[in-house]
Amino acid sequence: MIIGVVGKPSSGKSTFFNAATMQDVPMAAYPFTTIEANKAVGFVRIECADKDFNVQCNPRTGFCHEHVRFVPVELVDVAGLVPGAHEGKGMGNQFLSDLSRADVLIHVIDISGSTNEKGDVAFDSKGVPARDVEFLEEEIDLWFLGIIDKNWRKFAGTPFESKAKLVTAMAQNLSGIGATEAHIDSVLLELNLTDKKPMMWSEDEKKSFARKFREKSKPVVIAANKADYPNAAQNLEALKKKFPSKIIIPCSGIAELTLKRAAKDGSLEYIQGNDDFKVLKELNEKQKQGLDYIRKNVLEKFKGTGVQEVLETAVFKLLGYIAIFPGGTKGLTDAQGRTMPDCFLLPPHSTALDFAYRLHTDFGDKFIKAINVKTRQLIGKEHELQSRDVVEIVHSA
Ligand SMILES: Nc1nc2c(ncn2[C@@H]2O[C@H](COP(=O)(O)OP(=O)(O)OP(=O)(O)O)[C@@H](O)[C@H]2O)c(=O)[nH]1
Ligand SMILES: [Mg+2]
Repeated sequence: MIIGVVGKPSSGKSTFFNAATMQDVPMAAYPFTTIEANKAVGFVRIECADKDFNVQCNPRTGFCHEHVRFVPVELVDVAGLVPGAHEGKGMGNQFLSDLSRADVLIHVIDISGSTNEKGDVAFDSKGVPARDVEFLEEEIDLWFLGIIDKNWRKFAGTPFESKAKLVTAMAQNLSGIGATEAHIDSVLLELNLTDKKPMMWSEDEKKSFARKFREKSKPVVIAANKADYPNAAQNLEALKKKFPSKIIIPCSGIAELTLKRAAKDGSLEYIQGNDDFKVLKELNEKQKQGLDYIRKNVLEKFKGTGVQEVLETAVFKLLGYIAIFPGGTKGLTDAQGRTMPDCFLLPPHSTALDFAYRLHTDFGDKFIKAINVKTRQLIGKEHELQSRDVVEIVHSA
């Protein structure tokens, strides 16, 4: 699973990315600081299954704090997007293709309204947050429409014997932008296009197809960033009113980054996602003021910096992913002495067999049965797993 971090220039994408992944990619108050995409790993929280066995896990990746497990997820930070990007404006199409593999998008907007649509500082840019929300989705829709149009002739003229064949052909042609048969199927159904030959589709139907397909294949959570600005709360309320159906979460990438860096150097105790921190070292006056500001204007106001909430909304709410722990009825410790070292994030409705394949192709090919380690019950191939299940796969040699 890949999470794409997108938005106009200077909205704070790289700051959000650094805060989530503890990387050090350049961040600056001028547009197009980022050109090449950056990739790194961040973490989402899950109530650890070690608790159910009264043990303490030793994660191979990520960490566990008081039975809250931090599970790795991949993030990609791309260049800023400007209106007309699908036609090559700004950094053009390159970064659009950097996003093609993303399963979900975090749209970072500047809720303070202190930058215009090109990312230049403009403190009078009233109403910009609303425009920011709309233009990005339109840009992606137009990009998709272009790709769909280009691929159109490959399947538009072909007579398909059945709907299933059409769905397969469309998914194959659009796999470059992350299409699956399930996406295509549900889009055709919702738009009532199931029985209409692609050749007969109108331009409007193609556009609607592009939009619905984008909504399905790249769901968006809006990170209303720079929420530390004094006017942020007011802009946030206005935005929520204007877009009642969108998921908009206030956040401050810079606050999260500051807290995490201070925690890393031992000045503070701060657990990502929490709404407060503890000072551990003597701080100078400037540091104290900075941290007080963050506490009052971000943590207290928004119950945290929002970075963790945005990530988890993307993974669990939008994508509906579940966390599965490999385990054994004979023990939870691996050959290296690590207890419950792994936790996998799987798409919703994943079965025991899907999990076996995720562990190893051989486990899938030679699958005999699976065991729910918590209940000791046998589970079959097609059994749908629940989040926090601990599963043993039994396979032939
Ligand atoms: N006040 C405040 N400033 C922020 C926040 N996040 C980022 N910034 C500032 O916004 C400016 C742009 O940040 P970047 O992270 O470089 O933005 P970007 O979206 O990656 O920009 P491009 O790569 O140029 O598209 C920098 O000066 C950051 O310090 C935040 O939460 N609060
Ligand atoms: Mg950047």
